[in-house]
Amino acid sequence: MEKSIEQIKTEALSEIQNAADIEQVRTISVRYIGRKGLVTQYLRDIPKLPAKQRPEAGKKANQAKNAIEAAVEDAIGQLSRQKGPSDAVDVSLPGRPVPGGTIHPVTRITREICSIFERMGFDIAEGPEVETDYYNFEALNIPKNHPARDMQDTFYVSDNIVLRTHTSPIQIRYMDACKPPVRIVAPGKVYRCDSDLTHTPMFHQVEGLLVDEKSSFADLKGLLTLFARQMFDTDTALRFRPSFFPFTEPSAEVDIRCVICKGEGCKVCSQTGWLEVLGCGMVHPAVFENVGYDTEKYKGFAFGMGVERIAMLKYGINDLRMFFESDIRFLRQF
Ligand code: 2NL
Repeated sequence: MEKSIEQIKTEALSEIQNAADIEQVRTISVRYIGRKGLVTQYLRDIPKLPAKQRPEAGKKANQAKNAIEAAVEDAIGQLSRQKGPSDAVDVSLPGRPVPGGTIHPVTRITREICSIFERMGFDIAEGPEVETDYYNFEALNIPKNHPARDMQDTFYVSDNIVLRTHTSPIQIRYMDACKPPVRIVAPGKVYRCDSDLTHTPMFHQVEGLLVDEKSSFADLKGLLTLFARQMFDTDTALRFRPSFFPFTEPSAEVDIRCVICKGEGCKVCSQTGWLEVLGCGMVHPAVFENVGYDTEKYKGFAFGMGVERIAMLKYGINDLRMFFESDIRFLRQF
């Protein structure tokens, strides 16, 4: 009987060694150390042996069982690491679907606005979101007691440092660094200490600036008309209403025919038939003086728009909060 357990062990180990795949190893394992396996049977029959032989036989049988167990584990480990033909990747299997992301509508609209102006010869300029009082206000002819500087609207980092409230400081920095002619658009995040249904403390803006020896309000109207028609896919007229900004004179707000009711009057346009899309004007001479441009020689115009607002009008989104909730069902629609 002792000889036979030795033999069983040797055979088992050799079979395991020669197994071609994990399936075979498992079958061999069952045959030897499974519930009705040879070694298991042997162990079960030990009580039938003469008492004197039992300890030695038990010891040998247990050793055999342990050795086979270890060999099985070893072989499975090795076989699962090597790639035999039976384990090769089946390249004809369909891939697992990867849940795809989408471009956020704010990013999409920002790119679309920029690319319309790029096609008309404008460059893109960017700048810091944390600005000095000078670049955000002073250089833009926003005097010390102007309401736009109010603690309520501006996030102050310290006495002289603010989170930019518009992207205009990008353009001041650009003019500081470059001589005219200038043709740039400045996209980016801006911050205002304001939060309710129609205001978020951070939103996105694109501003534009053109400076040249001859540039007129008529050029501004023509440029913005071309822009609005491309952006909103319409050929209707724009409306320029007189307005006020400290950094432009004259200033105007620009409306397009309501894209929802086409001018009939509806809830979106508050029955006016018009939608306000941007603000603009001729650059104030005080701004040019601050950047050292010759106000006798150069004229310029500038404009600014809120990206979320443009996106809401273009896509008919009626709730500003949608942009900031990252709801995948909302984002997948663009
Ligand atoms: C609006 C109106 C505007 C400007 C922005 C500007 C920049 C410089 C000089 C002069 Cl450096 N003006 N920017 C001009 C007019 C309007 O934005 O409603 N934005 C959301």
